This record gives sequence, C-alpha cells and structure tokens, in this order.
Amino acid sequence: MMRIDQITLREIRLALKEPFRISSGEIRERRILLLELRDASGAHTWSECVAGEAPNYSPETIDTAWAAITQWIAPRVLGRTIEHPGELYAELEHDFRGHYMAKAGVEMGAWGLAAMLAGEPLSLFIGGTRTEVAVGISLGIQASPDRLIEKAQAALAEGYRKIKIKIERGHDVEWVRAVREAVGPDAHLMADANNAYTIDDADHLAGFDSLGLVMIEQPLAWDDLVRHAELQKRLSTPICLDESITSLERAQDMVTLGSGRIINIKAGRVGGFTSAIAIHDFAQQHRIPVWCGGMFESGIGRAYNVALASLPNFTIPGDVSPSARYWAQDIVSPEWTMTDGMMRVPLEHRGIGVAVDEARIAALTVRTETLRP
Ligand code: OSB
Ligand code: MG
Repeated sequence: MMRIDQITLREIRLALKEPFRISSGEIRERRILLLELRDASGAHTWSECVAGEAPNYSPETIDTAWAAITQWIAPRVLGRTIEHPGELYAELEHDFRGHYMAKAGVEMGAWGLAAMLAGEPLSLFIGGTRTEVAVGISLGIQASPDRLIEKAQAALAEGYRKIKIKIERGHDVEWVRAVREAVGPDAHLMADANNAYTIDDADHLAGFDSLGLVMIEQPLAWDDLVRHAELQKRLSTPICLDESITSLERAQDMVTLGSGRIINIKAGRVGGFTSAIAIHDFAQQHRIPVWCGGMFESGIGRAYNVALASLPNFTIPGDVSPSARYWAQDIVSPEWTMTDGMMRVPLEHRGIGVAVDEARIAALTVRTETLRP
C-alpha cells in the first residue's frame, strides 16, 4: 500500500558527448525532466519523463509533459492510497487522452517507489528473470558512409551486440550496404527510419532485403499501421514498430494487420510500466520478439529500461547503451557500464538500483516545481 504525497519536477540540461541526428531532427543538449516522488511514509525515489525537446518523435515535448503532469496527472495521483502501482494506468487513461510520456513519468516512479517499499530490486518486482541484458547502440546519421563505417566498426570492437543505423532519404540503402560490406555477414545490423518514407518508397526499401538486416524500424508515418502492413507484405526484412505502438491495443492491431514482426518497447511511449509489461506479455504469447528502445535517458531513466529489459521476452539487444556513450558524467552512481556487450541488472539494492547524485542534479536544475495534494 502506498500514498504518494509529493512530486517534485525538475528540468536539468545535459550536453550529449556528440550531436545525434535522426531523420526527424537533431539534438546536442538534452533538456531532461526528472521527477522525485515521495510516499507518505517518507520513502522517495526518482523517475524520468522521456519527452523530447521538440514534437518530432511524438506529439509530446518536455513542456507539454510539464503542463500535463502539473494540471492533470499529479492531481489524480497525489494523496491517493493504492495497493499496487498497476492501478494507476487505468486511472490515468480514464477520460484522459494521450500524454503517455507525461503519464509514464509518474506511473514508472510509482513502480520504482513500490519496489523500494517492497524491499525488492525493480527488476524482480516486475517479474524480471535476467541478471544482465544485451546492449545495442543507435548510430545517428553521419556525414559520410566512411564515417558511419568507422562508427560501426568501433561499436563492434567495444562489444555492442546490435548496431542500429539511423537512415533517411539519400542516406539509406547504399550507406547500410557499405557498413555490411565492411563488418561482414554476422554482425547484427538494423536500420531505423523514424518515419522518413511513404508507401511509394516500397520498391526502394526492398533494396534492404539483400543486406541481412535483423529488422527495419518504423519506416513509415508514426501513426500508420495500415500502410506498414502493406509494406511488410512487400519486404522480407522484418518491420519493427516503434512510434506506432502507443498501447497494448496498437500492438494487437499490429498482429491483426501484419504491420510488423518485432516491437521496440519504450515504457515512456506507452504510458508506463503497466502498459509496457502488458505489451511484453502479449508479444510473448504471439511469438513476437521485443527489445527495449531508448530515448537518450539519463542514468535514472536507464534504470527503468534495464529493469524492463530483464523481462523474459526481451530477446533482442536493447538501445540501453552505457552512460559514457551519452554523457561526460551521468547523474547516478555507479554509472551504467557494459562488459562484453552486456549490462548488469542491479539486483543488490531495493528500488531502481543506482544512487542518484542529488547535489549534481541540484546544480544542473534550471526549473523546479513541487506538487502536493
Ligand atoms: O527512434 O529509437 C528512436 C532517440 C531519440 C528518439 C528516438 C529514438 C532514439 C534512439 C536513441 O534511437 C537510442 C538510445 O537512447 O540510445
Ligand atoms: Mg526508433
């Protein structure tokens, strides 16, 4: 049983080590929305809202999330006694459309807090079965094919178990082919288009079919399952959906329509852990492999991703790269690290499993607001 009686929002700024470009935009510095949740018993934990700076991935941004949490989400959660964090998803969906990332920031925090109160690591609290998770890397669009090849080779040398290459028109089949030729047939390669194409590009996209990719992620529009189904009929490469899967129902639609064969699960995109776990379970029943996506989280959001990726059907390496791939210095200790392409699930502490550097967060904070019932 728990009662959240205080939520503090903070915006911090954290510079990426290198700019990251995808087909729909570029980021250099992250504006990160952190939440600190406090239970009536005095226990507290941190969570992260993954909304980006601009609405190029989903309609949400850090600013819409801030407004949604203060005006609509916190009032439904604060002061409410709940038996289990699994109750919050339905409560936040009732007559309340969208704003999944904002909802997830609070909902996931409630899971983190509940694990802490139960005295269990978050991974075990949600039914995780892995002690380590396989790590992939997501490479942004580079200046030249040679630069991309260098990055891919360096990533393989570091031990990454999957290389995801961001693509867009003019930087696609030939670029990925160049990488495939450089790294050989066995490397796990995939491409992520972030909606860069239309169904009229089907013949062009079929050019990927000879490159042995494990999947092509979200080639078409963010909210379009119908045309993805048409495209999947014309490609032998499995389609993986990211942006399009915003709920369990959309995952069910994907299976009904044949819009894809793999799901990238991001708890933030689907309204939190309850929904993410439901999608995981559904996919498992339908023999759809899933993997954990990333949104350039800080070490706090990463803790939730690692816990999620410890569930049994996360059989493909996730975009859960170590802290040092993103930041000069993370805001948690220990930082997230990778050994032999694997990241250890922290099982020795209750809750999210890493210590949060509160002094550093205070120094990085540009905006804060505390909400009470
Ligand atoms: O499409 O998976 C994506 C980052 C921001 C927005 C969308 C995506 C991504 C990534 C980054 O690919 C993965 C990571 O966090 O390492
Ligand atoms: Mg993606």
